Amino acid sequence: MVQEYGLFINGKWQKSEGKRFETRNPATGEVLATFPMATAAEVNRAVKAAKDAFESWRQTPAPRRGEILLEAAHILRRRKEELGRIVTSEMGKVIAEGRGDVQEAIDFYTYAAGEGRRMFGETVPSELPNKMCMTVRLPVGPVGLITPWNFPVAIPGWKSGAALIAGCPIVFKPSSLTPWCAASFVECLDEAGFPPGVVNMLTGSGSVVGDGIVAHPDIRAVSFTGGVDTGRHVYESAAKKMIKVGLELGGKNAIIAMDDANVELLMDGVMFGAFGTAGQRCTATSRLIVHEKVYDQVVDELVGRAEKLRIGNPIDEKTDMGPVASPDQEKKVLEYIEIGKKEGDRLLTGGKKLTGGAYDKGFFIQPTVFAVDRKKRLAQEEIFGPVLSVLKAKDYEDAAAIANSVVYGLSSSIYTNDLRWAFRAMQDLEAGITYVNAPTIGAEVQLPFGGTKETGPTDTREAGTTALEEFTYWKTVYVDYSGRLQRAQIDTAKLVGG
Ligand code: UN1
Repeated sequence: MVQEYGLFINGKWQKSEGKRFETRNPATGEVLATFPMATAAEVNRAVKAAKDAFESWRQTPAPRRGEILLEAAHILRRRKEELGRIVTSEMGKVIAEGRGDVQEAIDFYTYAAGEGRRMFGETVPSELPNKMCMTVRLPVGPVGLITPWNFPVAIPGWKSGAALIAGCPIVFKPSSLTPWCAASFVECLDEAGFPPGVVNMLTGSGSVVGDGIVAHPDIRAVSFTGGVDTGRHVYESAAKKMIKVGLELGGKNAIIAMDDANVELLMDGVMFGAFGTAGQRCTATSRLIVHEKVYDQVVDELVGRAEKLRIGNPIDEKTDMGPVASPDQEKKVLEYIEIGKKEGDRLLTGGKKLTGGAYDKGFFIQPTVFAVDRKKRLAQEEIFGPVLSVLKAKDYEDAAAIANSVVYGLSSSIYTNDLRWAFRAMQDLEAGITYVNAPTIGAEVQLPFGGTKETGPTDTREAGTTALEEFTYWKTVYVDYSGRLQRAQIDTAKLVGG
């Protein structure tokens, strides 16, 4: 019996008027659950519930909001193994990473709960006597969260954790590839005791649900993670309404390998960065830029290591890499492999869909490595699959120029033992994140996450100390307790003899 889910509106799971769709395991083809395609009327109902809940949620003291977040973190921890397995079954990442996905939400909820007792503003001296000046953060109102399939619990965790601690009720639309992960996450929030209307979840299409949320006049900010084209569309609709928008739109992340790099360490990092999550992370290592002095050695080792990876059902603890998440993903990745071949890139290993036996039921692609010229499409475009482009650089300057020659700017990395190159990379690489002697993936929740250039045109950062920016505005407060009119700039000038 496949479970049939409803929509979560105003604190209750509700039946929908909409048609239903199925979600499937990308490794086995098995149908996992069915979900409704929410209608425009249901979008309005969810936004209304969020709007009605705003007044009392914003007035709930932030430390009290934090207690509910902490309770949610405990529930997620209790259900971690179950949710990790759901992530792996529905999305296809290996089980260790499925558990990690859930852990990232637990970590952020724990962090955000503490933020309820911080949420620091500033107190600043006034230029006039007997006057106090300070800043406070205030929630913008009900917000829309639109999340991708590749981190189906972690990313909803970052976005909802920040919005909820800030005092914003949420209307959350998960990717249609991973609604089961989203629904299981929302069950944990429900059990934690958020008041009705504070958490709402709608499944369905981008055009009805996604657009409906973004365009709704009562939605005051939107946080979106996904592709650049959809991101541009969300950005435009949000601009029409003049609301805040947080965007995280992918990457073409590079590791630079200098001639003094520890090659063993580098190989471990490249395998994890390029083929972890089958390359389906915004932070995935999609380019390896190698100093010419070590290029041949690095390429040799790389091919050997890629060919040893065990590809199979991601629920098996021994599997190194699972399938890609959907038929569309498979089609796109295989198309890029063809583009590489047509453009004359040298295929070093992989390049094929895996077939035969259990492989026939899923979307398995070999770990693939191409030697690529810097101007080629495989050196420039996001692929979002297990395909790594290797490029040769003359020296550090050349490597940094190649690294920066793309439209994206999310993550970056350098392997070197020379302080000069490490510090140069920290300042030169155009990316929201730079790793030294570690791959481009693996961000921790207590630090800001996001990018520049087309990755993050609004330069918002999720997680970390910056997480609240997406969902709050600053208010500056002046309290004059002098008992008379004091004029800034004018009376001040007299005081200082100007
Ligand atoms: C993403 O791919 O959008 O740093 C998020 C990482 C993970 C998060 C990735 N912690 O790879």
